[in-house]
Amino acid sequence: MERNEALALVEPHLKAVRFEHTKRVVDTAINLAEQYGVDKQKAELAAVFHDYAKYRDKQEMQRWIEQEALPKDLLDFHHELWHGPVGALLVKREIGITDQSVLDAIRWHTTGRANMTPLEKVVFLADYIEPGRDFPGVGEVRDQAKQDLDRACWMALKNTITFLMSKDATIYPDTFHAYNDLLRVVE
Ligand code: DGI
Ligand code: FE
Ligand code: FE
Repeated sequence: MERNEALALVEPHLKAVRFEHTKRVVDTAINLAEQYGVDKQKAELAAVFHDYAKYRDKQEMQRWIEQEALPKDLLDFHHELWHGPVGALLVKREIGITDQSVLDAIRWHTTGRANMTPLEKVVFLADYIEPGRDFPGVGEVRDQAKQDLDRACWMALKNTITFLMSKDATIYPDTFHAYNDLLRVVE
């Protein structure tokens, strides 16, 4: 699917600010893919649709999780986490994307997971470092992204975990699994 065609399909599902974020994630993901030898077309496609389900209402996402083969424990965690797995499902059903590697990159873009593929890392990291982001510490992650994909993902996970813990928020186990897995790789 051509980039502008894909963007035209996602745009009606997003608010304007989210669509602008999506376009920056696409540019960032393509650059990372180029740098790290990841398929650029897959990175582009996954980035375009990564937030596809961001604005589905909570009840609808809950229904998809209950009805489809998605982990039920998602329902015990913040609904902010649901748009990745539900997005992957809906992008398959509604857009017709069948490439499992692309669907997985969408699925895991928020939480990460252990043993992420390079494509999953590229989309996860692009979402975190796109130029519109201003999380504390994002500058260091951007610098690291020029050197080491694993270390940059690990830093992003560490920042997110630290941030969530500072707010006494729950942390989805796959986020810890991603952090632990990458720590073994980078240390
Ligand atoms: O959808 P975006 O805003 O572009 O980015 P995202 O999909 O990474 O956002 C989801 C937010 O979810 C992120 O800023 C932090 C929050 N969050 C809540 N619980 C968890 C979590 N993020 C992770 N990684 N793990 C959690 O358990
Ligand atoms: Fe997201
Ligand atoms: Fe995003």
